[in-house]
Amino acid sequence: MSHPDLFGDLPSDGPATQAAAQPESPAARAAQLRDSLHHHAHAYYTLDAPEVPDAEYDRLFRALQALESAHPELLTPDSPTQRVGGQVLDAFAAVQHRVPMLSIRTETDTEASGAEAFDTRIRKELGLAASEPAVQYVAELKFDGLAMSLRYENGVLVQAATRGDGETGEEVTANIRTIGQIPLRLPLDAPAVLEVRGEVYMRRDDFEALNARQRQRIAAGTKGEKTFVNPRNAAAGAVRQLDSGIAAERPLSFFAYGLGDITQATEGGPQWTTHFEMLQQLKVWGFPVAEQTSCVNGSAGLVAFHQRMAAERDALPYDIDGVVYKVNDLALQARLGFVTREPRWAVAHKYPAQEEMTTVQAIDVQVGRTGKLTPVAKLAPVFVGGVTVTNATLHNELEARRKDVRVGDTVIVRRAGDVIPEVVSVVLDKRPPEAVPFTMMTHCPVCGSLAEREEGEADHRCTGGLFCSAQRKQAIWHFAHRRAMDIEGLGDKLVDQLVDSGQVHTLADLYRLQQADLANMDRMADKSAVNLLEALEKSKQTTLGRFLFSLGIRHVGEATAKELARHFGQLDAIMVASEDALLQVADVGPVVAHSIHTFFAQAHNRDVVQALRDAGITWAEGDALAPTDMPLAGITVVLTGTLQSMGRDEAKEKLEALGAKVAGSVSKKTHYVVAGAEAGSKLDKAQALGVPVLDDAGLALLLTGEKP
Ligand code: 5U1
Repeated sequence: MSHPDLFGDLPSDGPATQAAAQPESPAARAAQLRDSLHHHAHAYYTLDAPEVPDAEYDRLFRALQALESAHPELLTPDSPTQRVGGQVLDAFAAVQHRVPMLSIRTETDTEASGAEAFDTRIRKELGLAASEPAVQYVAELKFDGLAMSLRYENGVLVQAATRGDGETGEEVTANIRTIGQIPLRLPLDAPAVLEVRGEVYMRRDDFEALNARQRQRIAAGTKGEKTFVNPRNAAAGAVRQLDSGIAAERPLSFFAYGLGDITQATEGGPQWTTHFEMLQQLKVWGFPVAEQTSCVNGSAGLVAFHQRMAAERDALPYDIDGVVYKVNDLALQARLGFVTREPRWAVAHKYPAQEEMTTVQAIDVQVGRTGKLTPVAKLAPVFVGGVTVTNATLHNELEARRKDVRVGDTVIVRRAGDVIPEVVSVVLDKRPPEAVPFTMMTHCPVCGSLAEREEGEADHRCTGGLFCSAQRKQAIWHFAHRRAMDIEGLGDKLVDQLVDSGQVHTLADLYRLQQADLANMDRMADKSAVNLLEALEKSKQTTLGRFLFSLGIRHVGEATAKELARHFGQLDAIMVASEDALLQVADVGPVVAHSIHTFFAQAHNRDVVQALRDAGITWAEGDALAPTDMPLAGITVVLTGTLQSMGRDEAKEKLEALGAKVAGSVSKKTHYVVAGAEAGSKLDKAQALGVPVLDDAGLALLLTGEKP
């Protein structure tokens, strides 16, 4: 819906989208444009529901700018043109808060019991007996930004101030005006004086985009530019910019959560008796209030909110470091009062921090199963995201150099959810002068073989293959894995010992182990040795899919291994298959086909297979149809659009079960395209290439094994 008086005043070259009377006087036209722009800024920034295209907003904006420059007397402090910044200060003026900006007590117990403790305290302070009803609370998010007080006089934003020491803050009005979500003026029913308190923060996507821009500037040699450590620091830097033009380039956001100074509500004006009602009123006046803000009852309500937000935390577009609980009833808040600078009626219940600082003690290079060399930062132990972190992968040389992590550096480490810990950035101010850039070694740190990086790949690899004990150890762990040969009791410590002591060189050596060999290993009781030998014996009876997976062929995961087994039925057929033949297997593309073919082309790999067979490993061969026996063997089908008779996944499964290959794109090699409703470019391509197109009936016929 358009703002009623929106389109009355467009620059003469702008399209007149809607006819409306154009006010006569420049003052009235300026007022009309300001109204429209305020309305659209609120719809765009706060409601996230723009009503006009950006170009339309820009046109209105430029019209107002032109009018104000022709009539400077029309410029008002609440004009949207004041959002672009431009003022450059020598220093920020001090602001005496009329109502102190309080801090909030922090509940350090990050478990649910922290919420229960708050409720217990509140009930005790209020003298409530156990039999009395639950206290109602407002549960909010604790944003990871910086506190701000916005002062409105007669509905116009006149001052924005940081918290400072709670009594005196800094005046940052010009910078805060650049935040599109903050109303520059309020509706007429707002009190004559209103101070809104809340948090200025930076969204994660805005932070990433800002840092990407900063990196470009640094690369282009722009002096004085730097990247930011995290959204909070970027937000704080923007708010404390003396040049508001620079602040305007740093995208900030705002959430309101409280009030400071306020004049008495006017008669007939809005009234509230609870914190929640007050927040709803702030929303009506145009302030963003987080949608998660909830009214909850008693400790159970607080605990549920804490848990729900913990689960949703990583999906939020901004960082939070906890949640906040407040007694909802304002009369009860007044009864509870304050202790020093903290209200008794509120508490911040933190989550474990997701980012911490630590130092890099070393950068080790680890060798993976396929020889991949991974630089890993060895960190001074740090508790982050609920666990103690001592390692963080740097992935590869390019990534390590992009982040420019060096031994001795102080770094920010992040661990969010179950994601593996990562080094977010280096704190350059703390870099020791002797720290040198990381370079990848030219030789494998374990076996000394040449380390190479293939063209187009980011990773260096050790070329030692199974000669490299690191690769051998991991090949053995992988072989023994539950979903591979399932050898219970063959853990990584034991594999290390078996390889290091020279007992096991090849996979087949595992099957030659005797109880006496195992007896020499650390922490290997007789019973464990017997169990392991039994597990080895049991593993000899396996399936072709498991055996193929256990070989650790690059790019061959469990699903591909099963598919190969199902498709070929026999190991010998796979070992001699051409890349073309391998490409007929579902989900096998050129890279995987090449990898399998290369693996079996190497004599030492064929020897490993033979040795394992000689050691007694067997599986039921021929239990899958040989490809040529399958009714749709050699047929490639592409599915597109919405089928009536079945879902695409089901069609794929059925076609593959009959030996067809279901491909993702149409080429001259495609035999049929099955096209359902709203088929797009694949259908066009099939028609262009003359590939037969089938509908649901054609598919049904194909699934009988007949080729239409
Ligand atoms: N959501 C929210 N954050 N936060 C921070 N509410 C809130 N309230 C605060 C602070 C410091 O203080 C009041 C309880 C005074």
